[in-house]
Amino acid sequence: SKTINIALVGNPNCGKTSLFNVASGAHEHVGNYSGVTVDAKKGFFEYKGYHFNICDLPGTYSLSAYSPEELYVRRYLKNEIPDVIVNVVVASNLERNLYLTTELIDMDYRMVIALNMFDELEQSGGKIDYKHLGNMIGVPIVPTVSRSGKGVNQLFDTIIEVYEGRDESVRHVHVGLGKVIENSITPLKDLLKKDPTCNREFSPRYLAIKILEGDTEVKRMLEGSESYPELMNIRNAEVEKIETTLNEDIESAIANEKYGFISGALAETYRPGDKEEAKTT
Ligand code: GDP
Ligand code: MG
Ligand code: K
Repeated sequence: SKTINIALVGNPNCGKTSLFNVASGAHEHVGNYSGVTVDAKKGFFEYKGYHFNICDLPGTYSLSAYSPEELYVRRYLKNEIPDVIVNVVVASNLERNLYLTTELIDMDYRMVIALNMFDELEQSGGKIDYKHLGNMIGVPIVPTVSRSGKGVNQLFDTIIEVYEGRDESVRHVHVGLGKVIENSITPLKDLLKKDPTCNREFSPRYLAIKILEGDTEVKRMLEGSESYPELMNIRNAEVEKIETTLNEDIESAIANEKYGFISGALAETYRPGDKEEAKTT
């Protein structure tokens, strides 16, 4: 049988471990850990003739180099190269959860979104056109309740479709970062593509964005390449241009554009429920 390696990626407390348990039949403790253990749990199971290896990664809000969890997840994705990433998001907290999704999209992974805690969204009267949202971001979205297992078979059916290249909502989409930042990404991306001595484990677009952000680990990955000095010259000039034009620091500028993209996509597809609105105020 074919083997599909999948990794669960998402914010803390979005239901990754519950999904891992219900899928793999493991009996791991579910709950909030006070101390953070940077570790990945692994399990496996058979489904519809496929052998699934599943990895439950630590929760992260982003894939930068700011916390041990972020670095761990990023290194895992780089070294293990899962066949399909399952990005677990909380249905009633998409604005925040989709930030990580934009980074996974930049990285160009094959991916499925588990729209988890769908029960809570429904109970609160929230509504989401998840098919439309999935088409907009080029990633299939499947509602799940990982605590009970509802939707989990549909999730794995979709993983198989994505793995086999049969899902029609999979498209190559860019999370557009606005004209000013896009104009700065282009020369970096072009140079990264041209130089064979540059890192090939991450997509040129992801690397270009991380260079602009000043990501220290990405810088280190590229230090040995022939283009490194030129990349840094371009980077410094472009960051100055962006910060002057947009009047904010580079990291805020990029984050704001990403949140703008998310708000735009959600404005068309998502209406939060009353209870959820009450919860966040
Ligand atoms: P992780 O930090 O991403 O691994 O999240 P966990 O699997 O530990 O889940 C965090 C909390 O959310 C636990 O109390 C789970 O029981 C609960 N939970 C997980 N999935 C769901 C779901 O689909 N619906 C609801 N209502 N609660 C869930
Ligand atoms: Mg967990
Ligand atoms: K909950």
